[in-house]
Amino acid sequence: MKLAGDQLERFHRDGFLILPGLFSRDEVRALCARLPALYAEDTPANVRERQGDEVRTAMGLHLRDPLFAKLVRHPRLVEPALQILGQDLYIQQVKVNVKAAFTGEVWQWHYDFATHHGEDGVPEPLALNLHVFLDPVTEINGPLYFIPGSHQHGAAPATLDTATTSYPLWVVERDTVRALAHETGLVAATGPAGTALIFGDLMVHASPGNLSPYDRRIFSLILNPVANAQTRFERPDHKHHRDPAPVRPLADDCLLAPAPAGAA
Ligand SMILES: O=C(O)CCC(=O)C(=O)O
Repeated sequence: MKLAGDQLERFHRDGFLILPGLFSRDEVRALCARLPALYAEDTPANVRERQGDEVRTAMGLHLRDPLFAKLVRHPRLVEPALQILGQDLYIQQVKVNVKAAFTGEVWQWHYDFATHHGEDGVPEPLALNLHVFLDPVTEINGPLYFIPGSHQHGAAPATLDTATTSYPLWVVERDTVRALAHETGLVAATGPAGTALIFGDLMVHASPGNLSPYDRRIFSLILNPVANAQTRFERPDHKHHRDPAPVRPLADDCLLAPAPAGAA
């Protein structure tokens, strides 16, 4: 699947692109059916919220479930990423951010490159974050907030926050957020289940806690150029995968196609 010229233009101008209806209801349903068993696994790749026992983010899913192994190679995600970056990409990170009803906690203001660079020594802010909404995402259940155009301001100063949530993150100062938002305002990335979202490594974003009674699960795949791979290896594999093999897209119907005869 290729992005149209106007979509590419919007991506480069705003720093993010929302693609409503990219995945069908049946595809989303099949993916969601895998989640309870994955959440129940006792693994460090399931990061729990700071308060309570709810899973905040379930990571490394393509290594834990065959359907997610297909999703990370899905042409509707991989081909636009290859089109934007024009070079071989490896699977850097795979997760579902759960943001459960009533309990899902905040993601502070940040851009992903601050963590990719600060923790993993990724040289350049080239990685793309590709999301798929597994629930309807609305203004009230903890959507991502973007500052459109913030990617054009380069890498803002960031500090490592290990206190606010259970997931250490390099976060952006409030004064920087205020100044950037003053220029362009904020956008809440909302849409029905099956909507996809693409944003780059310098896009300043955040999401509020989910006080609503509605779950808000979002799948996230980070693809990074093989030539821009991590140079430090302190974080566990589920936070930055070590395998630099270039990702190759599967067939478009890979999520729902029946398994070949004889396959387990
Ligand atoms: O899932 C969220 O609410 C935030 C996710 C996020 O900030 C990210 O994927 O970088």
